[in-house]
Amino acid sequence: MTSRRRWARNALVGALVLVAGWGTAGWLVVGAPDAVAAESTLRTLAAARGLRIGSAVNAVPLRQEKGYRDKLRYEFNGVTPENAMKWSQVEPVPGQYAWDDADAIVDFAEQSGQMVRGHPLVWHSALPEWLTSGSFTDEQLRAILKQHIEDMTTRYAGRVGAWDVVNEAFNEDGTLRPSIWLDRLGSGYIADAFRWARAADPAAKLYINDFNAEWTNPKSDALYALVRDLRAQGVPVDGVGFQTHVTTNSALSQLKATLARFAGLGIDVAVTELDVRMPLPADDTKLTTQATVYRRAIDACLAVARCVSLTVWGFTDAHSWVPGAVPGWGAADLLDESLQPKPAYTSVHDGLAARDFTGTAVAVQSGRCLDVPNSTATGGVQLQQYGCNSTGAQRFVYNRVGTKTYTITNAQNALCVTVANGSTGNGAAVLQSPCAGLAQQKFELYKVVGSDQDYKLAATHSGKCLRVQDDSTADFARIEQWPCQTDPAAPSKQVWRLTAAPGHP
Ligand code: 9MR
Repeated sequence: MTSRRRWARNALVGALVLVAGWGTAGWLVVGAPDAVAAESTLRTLAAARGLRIGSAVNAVPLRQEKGYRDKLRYEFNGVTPENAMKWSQVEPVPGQYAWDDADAIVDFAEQSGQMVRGHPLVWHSALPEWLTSGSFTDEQLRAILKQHIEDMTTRYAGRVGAWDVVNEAFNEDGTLRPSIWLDRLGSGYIADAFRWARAADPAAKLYINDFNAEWTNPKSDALYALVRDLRAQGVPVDGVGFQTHVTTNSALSQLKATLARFAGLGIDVAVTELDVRMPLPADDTKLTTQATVYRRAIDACLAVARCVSLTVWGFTDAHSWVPGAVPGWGAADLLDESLQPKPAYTSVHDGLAARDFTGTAVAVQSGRCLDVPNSTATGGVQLQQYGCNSTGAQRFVYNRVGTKTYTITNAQNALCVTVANGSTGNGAAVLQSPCAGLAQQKFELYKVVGSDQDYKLAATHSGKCLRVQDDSTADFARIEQWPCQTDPAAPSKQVWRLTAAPGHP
């Protein structure tokens, strides 16, 4: 960093520290620029985008392998017990719970700042023998299920952020799957389960979770209709989990549209059990294909605002359910058996790191858009604000060139937003010129607390903020740089609403 740049940075940081002193909660600017090193793992990248990246956790290696624990802790900010909360494991004998594994995972998650997805409360599988072969009346079975849900959710209330309340309720043709629950209690078991869970732990997000619902098919349609109907009846379904156990032959081409479709119901959506298996043995071609499938999954989740988490079903090929369950297939995870990153890891990492976006910049104090005057301009013309009109003159491409740092290029004429002549002076014009990687063409985004999309834009050569001249609210008012302001009486000054910003801290 040059001394001038360091000074500029310090000046800005100083201003921001002052800002932090206002005490007006809605408009505090987040503090100093973060260290580049903080971006190096999946979890730090995901956190910076408001996303949880999780993994299924197996209690055995969690206890026995330091390398496993370390990767889990550093790479993920969410965990799902792969088996430890399944009924057959937690209650092998009626009324006698074996909490050790589940507790160990929840404790680890808590110490590691990870959210736990509890999995699953009601499932047709992994049921204890005493339950499936017992001779209970329907009423007794209903009471047993209620008790189980209450026991699980009460024990982990406040420690489990989300529950897969009902898992795999559907057949491929969209009919409800036969199970002890459907057969004995009728389809009402689903609504009951959600209501019981909500009553016992009002804070946890409650999900219905399934596989093969990631694209348009009868199962996906049936799941959609069920969630819509349950919510219409006031049943507390907060989210839908898409397991996403796929192969290297899967295009995952409809995942994004599916997530968006379900999010349209006003619920959260999540990728809950992602893995991408391949026919063994692995080779470079298959690993490359696998990487593209993982990338599609992360891109799909990032593209849908209500996709709150992406969880992989195990993170290392050393401990994967696949080879045991699908003979001849495997190598499904992000890390190989020695915990080394595979191409899939790199592609998920790259997907989380990619921050380029395209959209308008609205001056919050005026409600008007950053605009290229006479949009055919070939450069040199000072930018202005103008009523937002959805034209190319107001569309800008933000290309990430460093931590929170972007060039801002007009989508129509491909010229870069530039502080004229690299001036550090107050009131220097902000215009457009050919992109040349200059410091006066790079802007750091400082998020304003209280909104996902509001930022100050500080030119990296000067540390000064883009503003509308004289903080005018009129059309045609020009854009200039000005010392970053901390005026508590006018908190929206110099604040730009970036309509497509990807959610920086
Ligand atoms: O990965 C899990 C495996 O170790 C278990 O033997 C199996 C049966 O309990 O469940 C596997 O996890 C499943 C998950 O609970 C529900 N969706 C499908 C997962 C893979 O089969």
